[in-house]
Amino acid sequence: MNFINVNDNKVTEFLRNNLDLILFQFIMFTKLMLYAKQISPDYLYTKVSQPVIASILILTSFAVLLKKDNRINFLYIIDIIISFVLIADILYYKYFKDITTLAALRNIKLLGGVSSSVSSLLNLKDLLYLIDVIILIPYVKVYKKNNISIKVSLVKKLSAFIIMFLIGISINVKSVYALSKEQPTLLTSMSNRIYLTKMIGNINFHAVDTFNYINTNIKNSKKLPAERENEIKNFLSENNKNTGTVLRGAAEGKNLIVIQVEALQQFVINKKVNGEEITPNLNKWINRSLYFDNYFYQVAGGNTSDAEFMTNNSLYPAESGAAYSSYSNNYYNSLPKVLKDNGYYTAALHGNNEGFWNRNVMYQAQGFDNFYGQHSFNIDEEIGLGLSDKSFLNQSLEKLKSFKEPYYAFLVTLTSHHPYNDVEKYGDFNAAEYENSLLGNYLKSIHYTDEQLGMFLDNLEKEGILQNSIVVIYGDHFAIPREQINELYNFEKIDNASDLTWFQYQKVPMIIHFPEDENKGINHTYSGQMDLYPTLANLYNLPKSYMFGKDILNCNGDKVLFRNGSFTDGNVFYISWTNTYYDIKTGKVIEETEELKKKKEDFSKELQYSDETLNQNLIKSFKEDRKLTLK
Ligand code: GP9
Ligand code: MN
Repeated sequence: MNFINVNDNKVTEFLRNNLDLILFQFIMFTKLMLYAKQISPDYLYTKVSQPVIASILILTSFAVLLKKDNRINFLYIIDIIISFVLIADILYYKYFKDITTLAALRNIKLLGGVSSSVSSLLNLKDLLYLIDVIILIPYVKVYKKNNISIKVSLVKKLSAFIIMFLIGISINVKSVYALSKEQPTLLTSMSNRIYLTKMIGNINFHAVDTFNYINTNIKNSKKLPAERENEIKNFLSENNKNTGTVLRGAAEGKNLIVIQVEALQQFVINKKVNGEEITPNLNKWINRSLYFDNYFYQVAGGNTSDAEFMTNNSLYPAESGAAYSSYSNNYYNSLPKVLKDNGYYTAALHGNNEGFWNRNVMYQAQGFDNFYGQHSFNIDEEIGLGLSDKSFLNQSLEKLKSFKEPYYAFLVTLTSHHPYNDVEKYGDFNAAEYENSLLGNYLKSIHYTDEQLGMFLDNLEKEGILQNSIVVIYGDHFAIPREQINELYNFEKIDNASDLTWFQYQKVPMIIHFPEDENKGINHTYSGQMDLYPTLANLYNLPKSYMFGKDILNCNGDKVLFRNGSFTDGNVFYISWTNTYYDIKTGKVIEETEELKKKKEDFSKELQYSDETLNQNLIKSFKEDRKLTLK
């Protein structure tokens, strides 16, 4: 800032000498707010304008440290960079309905198929972001030429820098803190990039993304010592030894249809409200299937995408953030890839925008032949986050009928998504005394989704598809968040609940339906989402490699290990955040025994192995080593 004492009009002098800064701030604010409107027409500006102003202040604060000519060049170059970033973001948003990240750009090769359609979306209006860059060229030259270079003391420059920088940072800290309270994992998982950008603005979004990207790469860059790699390799080969042949190859050659149901929590199964079943269709199909009634979700910061990741890879979720975001460049030995190697056509189907959870990149990285996302469906009915389960499942059925057999179809539903507030569209389930509560709205939404699942399964049967297919259905994670768990305890008539009580409710139903309703029954093994891939590998007689889970049908013991280090062996539950053990039968706290201590240490090491496998992309190197040894 050039503060100079002039008798005549100080303001004019100040404006004249700081026109570059003022113009830059005005232009940047206009562009960034225009962009905010483009990615969310319905969004109020009050919130995002603060972090937008903060990010511009921070950029400008660096400019005031420079000599005038350099300052003008610096601001002009920043303007050009941000304009191109906004155009790139707009294009990416137009196609993927999402925001570009460094990881997505790094995977741009995986998006090869759509780059032409993305660029075809460019229109003149988008180039408006560059209009000032072009118009200002002559003015910048004239401004620099007529510029009276005034000596500004370093102290004044530094104080201007410190004031602007601190104001900018404090506004940003306030916005980021508020967001971290509202959605604790969003800043690391970046699951909902649009929402994140709406809340902190485009520049801050890319700053957060850059930080996460660098942080992940620093973790990945540290090479593991060879003996540690061997330790992990030996653990995996031991863990993937076949320990039985129950139903080995029973599904060989059959289609595989896996349906991941949004927020299907186990407490609704075989339950009624005022005599009406909450999930009559699932209850019916459970009686026709092999039902796992001690099956836990094991998601962490990646939420839904963690459920997908574990199901298709049997690798634990990332220690922070989402594997779908942080490790989309890794090599995976995933279920779709192995089935494809065995002649299967593989497809993922989900009615939301392709970029959500970085699915457009991660489904390719996991080897799916095709991903049928929002653009592949006729969005003829929307409930909650997007395409209704009814329309999604009806349209998906038509797609399945066209798939070359044998195929693996991985479907992810959407309607029954928290906070379940599209109540009038869920149909007429009477939630009785739970009406107008989160739990009551959830019951309505899951009753709706159950109805659509029932219709879908009945249609599969009518079309003769069930005759030659294995159908797996499971829930992705909790429906009632911990902060509202008392609504669930009230529904279940539970008093003085403990951490054990809470954990026992973190089950999701998992059913495997065989043709002719074969192998039906209830399996009580304590298991989780990490175990589905090894279990299917046994049914389809696929090689088991690099999996951290177990084949539930042929395992020598119950085990569920959670990302936060908590675990159960079917008799005891260990709660990591209180370092407490509970006896499941009595519900009482018990002392740590040597055996339990060893389990805790072994499991903690197992989580480290999984983290190192992801950070070092070890499956790729193990696979290459194996090729070498097989030669
Ligand atoms: C988004 C849907 C929900 O496409 O899968 O994800 P969630 O918010 O449950 O992780
Ligand atoms: Mn979900």
